[in-house]
Amino acid sequence: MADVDVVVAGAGFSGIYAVYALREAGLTVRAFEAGDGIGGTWFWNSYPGARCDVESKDYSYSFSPELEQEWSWSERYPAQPEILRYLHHVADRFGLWPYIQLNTRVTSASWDSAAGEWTVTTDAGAAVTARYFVSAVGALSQFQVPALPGLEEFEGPWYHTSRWPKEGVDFTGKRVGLVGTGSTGIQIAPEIAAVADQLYVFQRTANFAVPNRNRPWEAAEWSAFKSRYRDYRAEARESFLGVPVPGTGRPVLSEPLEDVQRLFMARWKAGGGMPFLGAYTDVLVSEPANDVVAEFMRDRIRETVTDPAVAELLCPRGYPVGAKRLCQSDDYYAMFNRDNVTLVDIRSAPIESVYPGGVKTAADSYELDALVFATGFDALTGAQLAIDTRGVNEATLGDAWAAGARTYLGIGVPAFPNMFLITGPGSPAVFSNVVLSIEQHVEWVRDCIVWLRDHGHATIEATVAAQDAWMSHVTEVANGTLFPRADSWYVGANIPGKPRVFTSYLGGCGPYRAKCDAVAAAGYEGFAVS
Ligand code: N01
Repeated sequence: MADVDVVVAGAGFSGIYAVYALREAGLTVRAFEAGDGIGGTWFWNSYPGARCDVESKDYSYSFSPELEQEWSWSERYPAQPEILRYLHHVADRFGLWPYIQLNTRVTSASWDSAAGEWTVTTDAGAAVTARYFVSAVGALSQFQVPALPGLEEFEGPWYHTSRWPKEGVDFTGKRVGLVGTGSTGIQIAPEIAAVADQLYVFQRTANFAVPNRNRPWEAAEWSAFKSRYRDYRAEARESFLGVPVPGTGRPVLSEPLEDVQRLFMARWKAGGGMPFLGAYTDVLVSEPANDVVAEFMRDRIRETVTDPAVAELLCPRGYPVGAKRLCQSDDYYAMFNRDNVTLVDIRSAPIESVYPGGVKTAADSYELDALVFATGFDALTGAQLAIDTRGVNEATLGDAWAAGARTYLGIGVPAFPNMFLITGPGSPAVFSNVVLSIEQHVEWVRDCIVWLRDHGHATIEATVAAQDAWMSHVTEVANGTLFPRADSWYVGANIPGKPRVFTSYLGGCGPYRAKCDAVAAAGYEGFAVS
C-alpha cells in the first residue's frame, strides 16, 4: 500500500491549493518544496520592484468566500512581500503546514505498473510512494543565466533576479549592469537606478510596457468591491483571460483612428495590460490592427524619453505587441531620462565576454561593480523536466517531450498514469490570471481522483489519440493569432536548442473550463481508466 494517496511537487500557489483541496476531499497528501519557504515564484523572485501585473483583487484564491472577505490587499497591484504574506496567511488559516516539507526538492518520480503507484524521491533522500503524483512545479521557475564567456572571472557579485539574496543587495554608489528587459528587468531597473552610481541596461530586444497606475486601495472602495466579490469571480471564471476585461467587441480597423486613439489614451491613463490588449477584437490576430496599437505605444515612449535616439532604441519593433508578454511599469521609460542610466544596444553589438572588471560588447567595454541577470526562465517545461520523471516501461518525460511538450488538456500525458500537471503546457495557464487557472486545474484533478476512488478505479492515463487531437487544436488556435511570430519564452526561443513550439492554449479560460468539465462529465473521455 502506498505511503500516501498523493505526492505534490511544489508549494507555490498551485501546490498550496492542491494540498488544501485534496485533503478536503479526504485524501492523504505530502507536498515537497525546494525552497526554505512556501510561495514558489513569490518566494524566489524577491528582487527589488517585484510586483504582480495582475490586479490583487484577481490574483488571489477564490475558493473560500471567508478568506476573500477577511483578507484586504493594500494596493491595486500587489508587491511580492504582500503576496508572500497572503500565502502564509492561507497556509496558517487552513492548517496546511504539516503537509508541506520545505527544503526538499523532488528529484525523480517513477511509475511502478505492478504496484500501481509512484515512487517519488527527493534530495533529502526520502522515497515516498503515492497513488497519484501532482506536479505543481510552476511554469516559470527554472531560471536561466546566459552562458557568457568569462562570467566566472567577474570580480564583482552577480545575481539572477529569481535567486535574489533574502538579505537584499545594496547597490548604493555602484556601477551595475542589467541584462534583460522583460517583465522582470523592467521592474528592477528603476529600483537599481534610484541608488546606483551608474546603471547600464543591456537591451537585446526592446519591450512594450504599459503603465500600471498602481495606487493604494481605499478602504471604502475595497469594501464596496468585496460586497460583490462572488459575482465578480463568477464572471472571471467564464472570461477569456480569467479577468473580466471590458472590450468594445469591435475590430480596431473598423473604427475611425481618432476614436481608437481616444480609447487607447483612456486605457493608458487608467493603467493595466489586459484592458489595453482586450480593447478590440483583432489586435492579437491581425498585423495591421496590431500595428495601430504598437504605434500608439511607441508614441508614448517618444513622448516620455527626452533623448530621441534613446527613445527610438526603446521603441519595440519586429514583433507584434502582446506576442511577447506585455510588460507593465509606471517608471521604466522615464528612468532613461536620468543621468546615471545608459541604454546599451546589444542587438547591434552583442555582449562578447565578461572580464574581471566588467562587460565587453562588440562595440565597447563597460566597467562594472555588479551584474544582474533578468534573463528569464526555461519556461513551461524546464522545471518539469528537471525531475527525472519515468512512466510506463521507464518511458521518460524528456523523451516524450523531445520535440516539444505534448499533453492532453495540459493535465495528462500518455504513458504517465495517475500523474497530473498543474499549469502544464497545453493549458491556458500562462495566458490567464494564473491563480484562477490553478484553482480550475486543481479542482478538476481533485474531482477526477474522487471519481476514480468512488468508481473503484485504480489508474487513469491520457490516450495518445486524445493528446494528439488536443495538441492539434492548441496549434490550430495559436496559428490563428500573432503569438507564434515573436521570439519569446512562449515558443521556447529564449533557450538555445529548445524546440520552437507554441504549446499554450489560446482558446480562453471559460471555453477551456467548459471543455475540461465536458471531459469529466463523459466519464473522463480521452483517458483510459482501469
Ligand atoms: O524573462 P523574459 P522575465 N543575452 O524571458 C533577455 C512573468 N513575470 O523574467 O527578448 C541578452 O520575459 C531577453 O532578451 P530577448 C511574466 O510572465 C511576471 O522578464 O530574448 N539578453 C529578455 O529581455 C514574464 O513574461 C511579472 O532578446 C538576454 C530578458 O532577458 C515572465 O515571468 C514580473 C539573453 C528575459 O525576459 C518572464 O519574465 C516578472 C542573453 N543571452 C516576470 N537571454 C509580473 O507579474 C535572455 N535575455 C509583473
